[in-house]
Amino acid sequence: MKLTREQIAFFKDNGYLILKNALDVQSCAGAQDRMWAELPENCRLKRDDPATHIGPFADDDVQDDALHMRKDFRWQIRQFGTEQWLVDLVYTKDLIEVAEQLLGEGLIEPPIVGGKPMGSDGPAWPGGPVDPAVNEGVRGIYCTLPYGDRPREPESSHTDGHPFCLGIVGLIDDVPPDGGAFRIWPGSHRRLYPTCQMQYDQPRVPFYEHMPSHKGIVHTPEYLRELEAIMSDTPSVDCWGQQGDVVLWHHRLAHMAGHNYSQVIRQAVLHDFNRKDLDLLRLDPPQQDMWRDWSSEVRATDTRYSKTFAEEQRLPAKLLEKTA
Ligand SMILES: O=C(O)CCC(=O)C(=O)O
Ligand SMILES: [Fe+2]
Repeated sequence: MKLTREQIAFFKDNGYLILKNALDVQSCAGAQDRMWAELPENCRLKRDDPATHIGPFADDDVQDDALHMRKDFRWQIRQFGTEQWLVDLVYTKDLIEVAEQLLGEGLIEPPIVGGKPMGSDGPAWPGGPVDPAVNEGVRGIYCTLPYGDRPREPESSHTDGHPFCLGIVGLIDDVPPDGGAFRIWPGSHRRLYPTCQMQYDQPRVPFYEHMPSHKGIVHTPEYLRELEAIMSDTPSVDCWGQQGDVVLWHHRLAHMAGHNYSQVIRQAVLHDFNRKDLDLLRLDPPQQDMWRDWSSEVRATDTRYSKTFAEEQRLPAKLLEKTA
């Protein structure tokens, strides 16, 4: 699969790109089977009874394990991350081609089948998010249960704390609008990239229970100010879609796991495509040219695209004004 000039232009400008039908739907269905088979026999959640799909997880069904987490409205299975079948779902000829087109031919680090999945070292601190320090494969299958009658909540966003180059979120089942799909803030990658101390990392410090303000990660005041500005001046995009659709995203793009106001469980596979030399690249601070580590094709592409194309990508009306 080759991206068009316009797709690359849109990705550069907005930090995301929705690709329809980019995963094999048969394999997506297979991934769902594997996912459901992981639930204990006596779990309240039953695949063939949609009434049980509404969150949160019942107390008895909660599992606080970074490799297979069920808690509140989130169900995240990371233990599959280095199994052949899940690697095969996303590390496909098509998506490798796309990743190579964006990051450079022959430069993509392959996942290690049988390696250590993300979550192998548990949470980053007791009760904290999963420690991303280990990940030799796919991030995992991430689900969000429907919120039921939980009141509507404001959006919040973040960028990820671990170094990676190009993220993908692939839908392994249909996700309706407002159904908990990946939600992104277009253009935020261009505004946040220069505010970080390091090009790819977010500096981590110990988490102290009695001094919680840093929450294990240090952000610059510029980053925090810019993220707040983005949240108030930029409308977000809900990356809902059909089974097999994929969204590509830049590593500094502000995003969140969307709130799920639908009746169905949001089911997605998350993966990072990284350059083999990321460990060298990450030593550098943000560069004058934020596309330095991307392919020469990406670097040479200007950011013109049509209004029709931007609309297909669901770019909010407010951001459409400047397109040709
Ligand atoms: O589940 C999602 O859609 C996003 C999750 C996320 O942002 C993350 O794990 O960093
Ligand atoms: Fe994230």
